[in-house]
Amino acid sequence: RSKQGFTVFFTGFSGSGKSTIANALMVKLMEMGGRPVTLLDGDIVRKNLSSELGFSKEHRDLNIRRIGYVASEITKNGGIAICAPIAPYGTTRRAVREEIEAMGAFCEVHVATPIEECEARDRKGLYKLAREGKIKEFTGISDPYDEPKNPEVRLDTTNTDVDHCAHQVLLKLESMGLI
Ligand code: GGZ
Repeated sequence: RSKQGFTVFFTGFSGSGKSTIANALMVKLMEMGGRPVTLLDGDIVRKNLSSELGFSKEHRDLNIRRIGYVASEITKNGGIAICAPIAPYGTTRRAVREEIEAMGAFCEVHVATPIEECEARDRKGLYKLAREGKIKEFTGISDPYDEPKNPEVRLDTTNTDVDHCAHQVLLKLESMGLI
């Protein structure tokens, strides 16, 4: 019997390393073969699925519910979905978890790189703009982020490289019996 579908759901600040780890994980899972792997990255979803949405709580929640719906369909059909939005609200993350667990398995990965580290890196210059008030409602600066309480995996990219982080997720998926 072929294995059930599942979703790996990354959450964390802008610049925490979600996309980079998600991409590395996708490559590893694809190399293993077997099931199709779909990456629903934050900026790709924003461009193609949620282009009309902003960053109010209502719009963020709608964005996350759309990602959750697509991931639940992929999971239902036996595939692997990797999601990598900020997903700042705990209630919304829990709703998505429930929706997906009805179809298969769910693995939440908290990329817990501290906001100080994300801001110090400021790879896209967004934190500077947020500090200057040129971007409003910026997560961690002027907008909330609910820390996940019981994620399946917690990572911090401050002192750990991408490949090692992606490997930690693979080990978890293995221990969950998913790969
Ligand atoms: C947070 C923002 C904001 C605000 C633009 N707050 O590093 P990035 O640039 O590429 O990732 C961030 C992305 C966040 O979109 P998500 O869809 O992941 O957010 S959510 O899950 O809350 O719906 C950042 C950019 O968009 N960005 N304005 N105000 N991030």
